[in-house]
Amino acid sequence: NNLNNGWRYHEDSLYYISTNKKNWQDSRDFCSLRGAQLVIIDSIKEQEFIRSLQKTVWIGLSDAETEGVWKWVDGTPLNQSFWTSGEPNNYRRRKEDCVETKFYNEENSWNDATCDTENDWVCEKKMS
Ligand code: 2F8
Ligand code: CA
Repeated sequence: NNLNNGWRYHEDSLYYISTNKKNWQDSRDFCSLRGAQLVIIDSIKEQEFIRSLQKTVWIGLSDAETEGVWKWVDGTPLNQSFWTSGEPNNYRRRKEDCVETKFYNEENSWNDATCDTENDWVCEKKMS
């Protein structure tokens, strides 16, 4: 619906769904250079929308500033979360400070991953 250079409207936001991969910071920069942000998931509906893309994508959540304190790229703290069971885990004591949504067959799809991992990403521009 309304496909335009990869941007599309859904509910009250305009989203960009990438067709290539970048690390978390480069994905974040891509979005901000276009007046958007890495997607901030703040409802089950939005979580479902992101899962419906059926691929693993970066979202705008990290604990790079303070380990264990998850914050959205707009500065707001994490309220409702959709971690896969066992996550976040800093897997094998690696520094996993950035969050991806894995395309698992379950609603809870978030995983903390190393920020230099290359993933697709989703930008969001709120319209309301
Ligand atoms: O088993 C969960 C585990 O899977 C991967 O590590 C094997 C993920 N690593 C990356 O995506 C880089 C871990 O983050 C994840 O916890
Ligand atoms: Ca992890």
